Amino acid sequence: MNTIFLEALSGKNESGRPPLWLMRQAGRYMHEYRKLREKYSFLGMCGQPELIAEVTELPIKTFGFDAAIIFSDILLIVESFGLKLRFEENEGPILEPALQTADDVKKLHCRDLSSRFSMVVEGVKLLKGRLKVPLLGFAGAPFTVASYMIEGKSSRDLKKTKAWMLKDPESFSLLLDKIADATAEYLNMLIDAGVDGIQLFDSWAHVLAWKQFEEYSLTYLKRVMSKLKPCPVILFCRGASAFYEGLATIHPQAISLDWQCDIQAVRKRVPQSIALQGNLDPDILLGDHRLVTKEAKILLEKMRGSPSFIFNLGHGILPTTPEDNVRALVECVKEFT
Ligand code: 1CP
Repeated sequence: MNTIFLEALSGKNESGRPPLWLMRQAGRYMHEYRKLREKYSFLGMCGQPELIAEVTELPIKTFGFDAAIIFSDILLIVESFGLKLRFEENEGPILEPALQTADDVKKLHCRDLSSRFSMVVEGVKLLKGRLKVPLLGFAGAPFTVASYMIEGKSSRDLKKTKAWMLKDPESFSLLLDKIADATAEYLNMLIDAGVDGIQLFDSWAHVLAWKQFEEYSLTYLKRVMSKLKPCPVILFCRGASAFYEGLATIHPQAISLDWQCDIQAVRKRVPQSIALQGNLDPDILLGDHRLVTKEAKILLEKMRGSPSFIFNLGHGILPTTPEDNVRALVECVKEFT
């Protein structure tokens, strides 16, 4: 069993190199994944334990990452609230009906979490018998999931979400409460099934102002965490470069940083008991091998000797990333001494 990732999470990695995994590591940049997608729809794949396990393992077998993340999506949970979810080829997710009024929020009830997510639980159980690396479960943070429920699709600016938040904070907070409670219940199912850690994705938190972040992101990350059974939690937040001190106050096991900050400077300001994950610019992996290796080495040198550093990108790997660049990155990190 390769436990270097868990050691770094608990601040005890003495192996001389950091563990490495990449957000969105099982996905469209992989040839093998695209081949599977010719046969199955994305949601179809998310519904079958054997496929969930197979896709989760793909990047581990192909590249040798030090941690796996269960193949699923942060948006599946909206179906438990009665919204219909589909993915359109060039548009991304469509959620219907999008929430429009305070009354829509009042009427929302989360139903049948355990039957709806039994396939993910089965996938985790299959993987626990097969993987030689730790397995992460994940969910969207309440603010990010709420934004998709209100926008009804991917949005670059979240104008509807912010307008609602500013005009009717009461119903907006009620929505966040409901999502937080469902999220904690779902994650506890994964913890019971045996995941080794949980990552919460607040992918849209960077649209929030300082005070809004505390009120509408942090409060609900905390609410989810307070309801979880014992398990290490990694908080990923786009905007963490600005918000990391706030994130540290709710004591996650690790904070995952975007690429807008100097991780070395952040390390000095976050308590040593909290691991740091990140923060290579995902665009670097679109360059050539020389660039990938050069930039990876800069980050490795910055964090040399840190027992609590996890090498990752500042956000998910881009679908256009060449697989050879991922190979070069893994080799560079694994050979670092
Ligand atoms: O067409 C396809 O094959 C589907 C592409 C795809 C995949 C592979 C989507 C659609 N989701 C996923 C899986 C997924 N999503 C994983 C597991 C795979 C892995 O990491 O190995 C994870 C962790 C996610 C998380 C996720 N989904 C986030 C948070 C992370 C981030 O990138 O910020 C978000 C925002 C989503 C929503 C989502 N899922 C898929 C799309 C196209 C979108 C919308 C993204 C957007 O609004 O820009």
